[in-house]
Amino acid sequence: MALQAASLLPATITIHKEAKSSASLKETSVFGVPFSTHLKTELRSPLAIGQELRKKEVPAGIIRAQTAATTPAVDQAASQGKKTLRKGTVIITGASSGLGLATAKSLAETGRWHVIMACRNFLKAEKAAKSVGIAKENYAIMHLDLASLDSVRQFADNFRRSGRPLDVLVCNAAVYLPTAKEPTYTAEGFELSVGTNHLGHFLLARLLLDDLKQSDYPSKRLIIVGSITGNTNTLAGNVPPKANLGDLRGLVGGLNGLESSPMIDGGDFDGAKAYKDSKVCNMLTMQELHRRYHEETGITFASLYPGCIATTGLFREHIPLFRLLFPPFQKYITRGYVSEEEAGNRLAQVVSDPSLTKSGVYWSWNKNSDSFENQLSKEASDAEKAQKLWEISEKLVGLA
Ligand code: LMG
Ligand code: NDP
Ligand code: PMR
Repeated sequence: MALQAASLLPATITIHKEAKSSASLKETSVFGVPFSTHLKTELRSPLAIGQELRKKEVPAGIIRAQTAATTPAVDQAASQGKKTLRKGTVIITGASSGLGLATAKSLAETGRWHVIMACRNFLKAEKAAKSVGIAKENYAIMHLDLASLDSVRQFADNFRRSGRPLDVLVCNAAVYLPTAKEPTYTAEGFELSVGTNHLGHFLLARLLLDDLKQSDYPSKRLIIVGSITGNTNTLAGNVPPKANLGDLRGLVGGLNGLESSPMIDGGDFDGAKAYKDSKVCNMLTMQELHRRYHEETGITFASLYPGCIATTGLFREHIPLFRLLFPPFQKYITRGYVSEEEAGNRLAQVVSDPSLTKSGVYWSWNKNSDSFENQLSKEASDAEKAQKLWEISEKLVGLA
């Protein structure tokens, strides 16, 4: 379904709107959108936005020392004496469908990004890239199975060997197993949703942090896709089963379902809860990365809720009736629906918009598609829990 929808996307050049970032941290959101930001909008012509973007693309004095394998971030076009930004390199995990594919398309068609599609199924990824018309010179596919830590390590090695600089990493891939009665496991024996969505990405982010650090790109970023359903300060986050990491006792036990529970909080297996828990882990990890590394490295760490993309492959394991009713429910009742194309443009903004450089932020968008800094739930912004999660995760993936 995702592929069919994506193949209908028009092959037009996307001009990224410069998004406003209006902080409203004190406000409670119900649909993930604080009320006051609903109505705020600012209309500007695409031309004016384009000019602004061009002006901001090459901030003076940010060019850092170049590492051996990389091209300098800014080339001097000798004839005109003008500076142009080199093509950025972005890794997107799970770019073979849904949000990841739409983001790859959105970035690739600007001609300013080389997209590394980090996917577990090479053929599917190749077909997907072709079906949405991503030009050959703007992408490469590299194998990555987040449900295997060996594969994650292999991917990091392979990427390094490619000699490309790393400017932005997008941790996007996920699995959602709402109808599973029994848990399934990753290669290392972690429950599959948390193992893939959190632990696989945790190791990947840690391994590639040094590469990002070495990039001389003006704005290097590490983005982890979050969600409203992991945030219990919203209506969507209150639909049972609710996310709750508890005291992390199941995670301490390794989520293996043998001597410990497959669930982070130590409870009985529930696939929908495991997914929501994994999203809380994603949002906590982004903040912990920010606290530990932003100042030292200048990397922007960010998370986001792209909107409810009710047509993607994420719901492939849900019952057919759900897949039939969910899109109209989100479109006409909650009004939280967003197309894959629009969601892709949103994530592409978080990757490349010169105005979204603030670190430690969980971005959301209002009805007019203006971005704003959203408020995370109490648990998803608990610094103590984030630190504990970090330390346990480090042990599980073999970094400590
Ligand atoms: C669980 O069920 C399953 O048990 C689990 O296995 C897993 O699948 C999980 O999340 C996935 O779901 C959830 C179940 C419980 O929800 C449903 O079954 C409903 C499914 C609905 C989806 C499609 C709906 C289709 C509706 C038909 C509409 C047709 C559309 C046609 C459109 C045409 C228009 C022209 O759900 C419930 O129990 C329901 C109760 C949920 C209530 C949640 C509300 C809690 C409110 C809490 C307070 C809010 C606090 C906000 C905080 C702000 C503080 C100020
Ligand atoms: P899709 O199922 O369409 O995309 C998920 C991607 O993850 C696919 O490319 C899939 O690969 C890949 N993937 C799954 N497991 C692995 C693995 N072990 N190794 C490598 N890649 C893997 O779902 P979405 O596009 O909807 O989801 C993308 C992100 O958006 C997720 O993080 C999700 O939590 C988030 N999100 C989605 C929302 C929505 O409404 N859809 C709302 C909020 C957040 P393959 O194609 O091979 O299956
Ligand atoms: Mg939810 C009120 C707004 C709203 C929004 C924005 C979402 C997003 N959902 C909302 C409301 C409701 N949902 C309500 C009132 C119900 C009960 C009828 C409801 C139900 C529901 C189900 C059963 N919603 C779901 C499911 C799923 O299986 C999805 C899920 O939880 O996946 C983990 C889901 C979602 N609702 C969303 C979003 C974005 C999802 C997709 C999951 C995600 O990636 O977070």
